[in-house]
Amino acid sequence: MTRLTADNLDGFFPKIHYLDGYLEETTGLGLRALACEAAGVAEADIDFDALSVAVVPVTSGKGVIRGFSETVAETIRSLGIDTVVTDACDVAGVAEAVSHGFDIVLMADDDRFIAVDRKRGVFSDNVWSTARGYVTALRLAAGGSLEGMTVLIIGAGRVGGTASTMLLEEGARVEVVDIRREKTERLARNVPGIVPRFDLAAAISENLLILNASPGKISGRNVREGAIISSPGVPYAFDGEGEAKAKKIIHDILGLGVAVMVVSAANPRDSHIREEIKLG
Ligand code: 2YJ
Repeated sequence: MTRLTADNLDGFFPKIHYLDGYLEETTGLGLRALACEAAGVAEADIDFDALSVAVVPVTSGKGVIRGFSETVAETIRSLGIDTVVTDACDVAGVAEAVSHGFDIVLMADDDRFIAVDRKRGVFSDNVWSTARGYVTALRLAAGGSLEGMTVLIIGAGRVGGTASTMLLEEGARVEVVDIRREKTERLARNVPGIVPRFDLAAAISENLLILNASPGKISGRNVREGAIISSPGVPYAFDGEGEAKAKKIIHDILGLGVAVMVVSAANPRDSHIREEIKLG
């Protein structure tokens, strides 16, 4: 999974404060409504005013990413939820969050990024939430249903793999391509029903509905006129030609995944742990 950098966050496109309008334009729902739709909860069932969230900076592995915790916190504040970044990092930060009674605690190392609901002991992770958010955005951008439609997933990693099971559940025909052939083959072994593709350019140029979960660039030459592309992949993948040819490109670096994490952790009607599919 791609590790975010301070530069990615500096160039946060679109800026978090524009994200709401941008999602509304492309999917018909703003960030909070879209996150609720993705988490399967009615907005009215969550008391956003009463919730409190703490984001704990984590120094392990490659360390704290400048701007990461604050960007996460700002995203959650934009949902109307009181949110702080703890003063302390790591275990002391978790102790600070729990002792002050915050409802939900977020923390990320280089491998996992989770939102824990303190009282119920459930959590949602960023891979599941990102896949869920971008599958939902694609469905809405495509008119409300993916039943019987072909969707190409670019990237057979953790988000792409998890999205493939969600898209099959939505009744889509799912094609998957990855520049590493063995990753496509592994996903096809793990998720019966997906159609493996091995020629990236051909797969892109033949599909109108795309979920891009890869860190690679996508040449505008290959993008089909009128394509609808839901793109959690970091960094931003498209050139001017691709942007001009696509009907919609839905992309942000962090916001939608974080919003779905928090809303699904806070969903009073769901006490499941929400995490990525495990690949054998
Ligand atoms: O607390 C910090 O500043 C750092 N420990 C954050 C680490 C961020 N982790 C990543 O970038 C992981 N790859 C997971 C991020 C998922 C975003 N889609």
